[in-house]
Amino acid sequence: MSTIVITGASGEIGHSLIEAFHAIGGNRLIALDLNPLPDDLRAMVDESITADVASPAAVEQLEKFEVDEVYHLAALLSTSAERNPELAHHVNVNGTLGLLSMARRIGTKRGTPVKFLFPSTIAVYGLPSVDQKRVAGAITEDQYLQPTTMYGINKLYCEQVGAYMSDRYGQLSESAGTSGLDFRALRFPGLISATTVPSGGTSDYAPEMIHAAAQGKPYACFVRPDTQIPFMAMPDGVKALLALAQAPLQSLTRRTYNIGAFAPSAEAIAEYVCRAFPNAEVTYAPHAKRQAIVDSWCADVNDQAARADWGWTPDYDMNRAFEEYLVPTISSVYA
Ligand code: AKB
Repeated sequence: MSTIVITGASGEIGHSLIEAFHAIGGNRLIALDLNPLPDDLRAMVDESITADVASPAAVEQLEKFEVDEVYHLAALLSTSAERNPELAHHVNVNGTLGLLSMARRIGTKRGTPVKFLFPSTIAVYGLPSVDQKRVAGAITEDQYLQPTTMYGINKLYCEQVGAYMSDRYGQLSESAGTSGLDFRALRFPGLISATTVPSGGTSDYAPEMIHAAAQGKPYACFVRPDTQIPFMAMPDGVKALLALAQAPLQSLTRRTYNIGAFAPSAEAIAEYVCRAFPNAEVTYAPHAKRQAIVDSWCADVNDQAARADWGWTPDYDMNRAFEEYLVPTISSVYA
């Protein structure tokens, strides 16, 4: 039995990850969130802590457990972070540093590293122009790392701090090289869940469009029809987190991986939505600042490293995501 900490537990990924762990069974789940968990999630975890992830009190409560794995999902996403950059830095950076240090202390004391799974993002990329984005196509992990948002900057920095604390922590000290931490990060594309609606992100136009159509509501999309970024169905996001956690450390050639599934334009998403929900009404009302954020993100990702190192392959392309996951599940949610 492993003791698993999930922060940001009632967020979109948290919801699906807790359901997945509950279905697998046999682990002790410790959930942490700023707000009390909804009853359905509360029933699936062993402990539920309500605390600010960046507070010493949160770390103190978590450190009482013999933690084996941390899934640190709590974060302010790109749109929320631009509305309150200092708060974003506090939650996204200080919150992560506190948990990394805690995990390292627990792992060092025990003599086996704590695995730390970190959802990073395509927001770490900063393409200089829409033309350059079109030419660049699917980019690798090491290209265009000039994020334009507080969220992207926070995530890129935390990827590097996580790798540092795993591989080179206190490199001039006696204990250098005896790290108790095994940090692994995934750069998620926009995630689309059939059961929850995101808030505070800038890739939110895709899930918002689908959920609005399923409820018979009109939707004004806040980006241009030609806007392209990568997306993924939520079950694949959870599958990727679990697969990266399971991968033998010696097979990993890097600590941060791109993962891709499909990369449609907003117009292509609208076409799928209108086919699935013939009464859907989608119009376009681009928001200049949110548009600029999405324009700076890559059109697609090259995920060859994840495929080669730990066998990443998505179950859902866009057709299958709509036909077998999104449309049937969302329709039943709003039935
Ligand atoms: C956001 O829009 O901020 C997130 C992301 C792409 O990381 N969904």
